[in-house]
Order: sequence, then C-alpha cells, then structure tokens
Amino acid sequence: SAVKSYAAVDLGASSGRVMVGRVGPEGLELTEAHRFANRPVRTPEGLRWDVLSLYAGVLDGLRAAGRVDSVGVDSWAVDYGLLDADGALLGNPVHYRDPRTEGVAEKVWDTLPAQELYAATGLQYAPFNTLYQLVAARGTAQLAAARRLLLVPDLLTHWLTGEQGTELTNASTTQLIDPRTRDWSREVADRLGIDLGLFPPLRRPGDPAGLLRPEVLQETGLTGPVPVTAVGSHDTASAVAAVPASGERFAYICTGTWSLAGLELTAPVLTEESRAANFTNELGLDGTVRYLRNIMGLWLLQECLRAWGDPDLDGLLAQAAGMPALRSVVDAGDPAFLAPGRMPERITAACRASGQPVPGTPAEVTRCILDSLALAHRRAVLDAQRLAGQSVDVVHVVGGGTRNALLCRLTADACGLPVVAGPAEAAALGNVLVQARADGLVGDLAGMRGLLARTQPLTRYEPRGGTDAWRAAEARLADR
Ligand code: ADP
Ligand code: LRH
Repeated sequence: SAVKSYAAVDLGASSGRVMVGRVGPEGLELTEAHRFANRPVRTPEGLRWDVLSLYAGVLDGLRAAGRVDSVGVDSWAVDYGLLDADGALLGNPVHYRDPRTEGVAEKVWDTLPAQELYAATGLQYAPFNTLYQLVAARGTAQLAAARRLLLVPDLLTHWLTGEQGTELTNASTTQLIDPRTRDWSREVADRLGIDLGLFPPLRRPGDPAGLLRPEVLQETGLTGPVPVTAVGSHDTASAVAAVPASGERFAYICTGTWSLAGLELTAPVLTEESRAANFTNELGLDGTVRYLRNIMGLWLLQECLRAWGDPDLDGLLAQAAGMPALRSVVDAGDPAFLAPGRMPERITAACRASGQPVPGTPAEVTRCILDSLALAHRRAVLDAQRLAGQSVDVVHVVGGGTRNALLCRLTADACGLPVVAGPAEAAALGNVLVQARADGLVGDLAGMRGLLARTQPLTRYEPRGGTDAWRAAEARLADR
C-alpha cells in the first residue's frame, strides 16, 4: 500500500516508548506500540542508567510494532556508553544527574576560559555536558580501557545494527562541536586532552545507519531487511523538528522532564551576553540552530510526586488551578534543583530563603512549581528574542507537559502571547518524519511542520492579559 510505517524509539528521562508512525496520502497517524519506565539505579559507584532494561524495552516495542519500513532512535542528550577493544560495554552509562561532575567545570575553565569555550562551541554551561563528564572520568580504569564512545541513541542503534556512528544533533550537546562548521572542535578537544578518536564518524539526520541484525529480527519477529535511519537523535532536536509552526515568528518550549525554551535560528549566537544569559546553540535539522535555555521542567513536580508517594496528578492539578497565582516562586533555572531527592523540602526552603510565603500542602507546592516554570518560560522566551534580535508572536509548547493544561495556560499568561499546545509526542513525530523524508515521502522542514499542523490535535491558549504580576514576580526573584 501507499501507507508506510516507521518505528520511532524515543527514550526520555522518565519513560521510553516505541511509537509507530503511519505516513501516507491520508496524512500522519501515530500510535504507541510500547511504553516502559526509565528507572535510573543508584549503585555503589553512583547514579547509573539501566541501559539493558531500556534495550529490552526497545526490543519489546519493536516486537509489538509489527511490520515497519524503518526504525529510528532518539534519546536524552549528553550521556554515553564506553566500549572496550572487543566492543563490549564498559559498565552502565553514568546518569547526567550523578554528582561526579561537581566542581569539574571550574577546573576546565583554568585551562580553557569559559568565554573561549562558549565562543568555540556555543554551548551553555551545564555541569553534565559530555566534555565535563569526560574530564571527570579522566584517570579512571574504565576510560583508560575505552576504545569507543557511543552516545546513548548511537549505542542502542549499534546494538540494533552492529554499525557505529555519532549523530550530529546529539553530538552538538557534547560541547565538542563547533556550531559554525557543524564539525568537531579539534582545538577544544586537544586543549583538554580529550581523544576525539573515541567517537565514530559523524552522521546526519536522514543518513542510513544500518540494518537490524539477524538476531534482532529473530527476537522481534520482524522480517528483514529492516533499515535503521539516523534521525535527530537528540530528543529535543526531534521535538523541535515537530513543532507545528506555520511561519517563522515562533518560540518553542519542549516540556517534559526538562523545559527547553527558545528559538530556531539559521546561525549561532556566540556573544558574551548570550553566554552570560546561559543560552545554548545546539544543532537542529537542515542547518538550523536550536537557540534555547534549559529550565528544570516537570522534573520538579516528578520528584515531589515521588516524595509524596505518587498521589493522583489530576486531582492535585485541579486543586492547584483554584489557587491564587504567584504567591511564591522559585528560580526554575537553578542547578541547585538538578540532583534527585527531598524536592518538596528544597522548594519550600527556597521560598523561605527569599522571604516569600512558604507553600505547605502538596497542592500549594504544585502551584508554586507551575508558576515558577511559567515564569522561567517567560524569561527564556523574552531573553531569546532580545539576544537573537528576532521577535515572535506565538509560543509553541510540545512534549508531555502539553497534557498539563494549567502549565500551558500559565505559560500563555506569563509570556503575554498565545500558546499553541501539542503534539505531546513531538520527539517521536520528529523521529518518524525524518525517516519518512529519507524515504522520499515528505519534503523540507516547513513541509513536515505543515503536515503536523494539519493532522495533529492542537490546543490554543490565549493570554488572559496583565503581565504586570509576572513582571513583579520576576523582580521578586531577581532581588533576593
Ligand atoms: P520525558 O520525555 O522527559 O521523559 P515527557 O515528554 O514524556 O518527558 O513528559 C513527561 C511529563 O509530562 C511528566 O513528568 C508529567 O509532568 C507530564 N504529563 C504526562 N501525562 C500527563 C497528564 N495526563 N497530565 C498532566 N501532566 C502529564
Ligand atoms: C531532554 C534533554 C535535554 C538535555 C537533557 C540532558 O530530554 O535531552 O535537551 O539538555 O535531556
């Protein structure tokens, strides 16, 4: 038939899923074949990803997906597995929330000042950028034994196909790529003694990445050959590709475990002002730059829910919606919230320290988190426009957070702009569409977005006026 099916493996920090996208003359339809938890494990060595259980979830998902024309893999950024000389995985990939990178950046900047590093790579400071992780790992037996480094989606692609490559959009989160040349920054690597030879050659979204191995076909019941296509393997790159925008004047916010808020540009912004504002220049599809800021995102709520014994989320959100706005806010960009554990206490402590009313009940804490996220969304959307010299008249919100209507509504209010919310599974859709494009079924980025705008259910939230209260809350945070 003229309808083709693509399996998108999308691994988020909180769950993994295998989605099937059907693309044909009628349009685009996405269904969930399998969803599984992504539960990091605290071992005596530190916080680790359970990559074997993720791989098992991928195989289960491919089995459930049935006949597909190709497969693509995307996941969260920056983390990697190391392979020894026999090609065997050395230990479990370290989680980006593991404390091993504490204080590492300061040491790196002694050799390579933060200003120079930003001018060369355009990457925001985050303690977990792959560059800092590799410096933290220096001198370990594991790194000494490593002959190959594969970023998480590249590792899974390797296990599925036997082939190796480093996909570019995700490579751009290592802080070892020059966003102007879209190639490795040899100078940065050399000055920090990082061996770029560990990385297999770069590949780009749409490039072939091999065929499912015979053993994988056997285990999943699929009939070969099934090609694997490189997609925007950074989940945020795939999500931004699936923003259903019709024009160019849009900001996006990818909301899930993180909120990634910013603009799509044609060239990086590498100014000192941009560095000070902690904006990143990650690479997107077709020569684009994802100019954005990382905000702690729904992680803050996930961690509170865990601490409260996982109460019903709908009930909590309904209660939070009825509360007065902006009673107290925290800085949702603060890396102090990066580590897991004791989140309700850390949030109430931040409110107390800044002299604001201290939220008590779970609903009050929830409201504080959502107000704080909306405020951080506002700041990022405003700052990005100013720093890039490009203004917008709509904010597209994509990702799991679009299922949280209160968050979308508050974001529209805070930004003073209409919010168009959806799709929730943007990363999977971006993944599917890059595969379809490699197959000749869809056109350029604008064509992909047009197809999404026509086929995906979207919800529009108009701002309810009065950004004054948000400006005042912002000032309150800045003063503390
Ligand atoms: P990631 O890809 O980082 O794992 P997702 O994009 O899947 O994250 O988003 C997960 C988040 O979406 C959850 O933490 C939760 O806050 C939010 N979410 C998911 N489903 C719902 C829902 N039904 N109502 C409200 N929020 C939801
Ligand atoms: C979101 C994400 C984000 C990165 C973070 C490590 O899943 O990929 O873009 O900054 O994880």
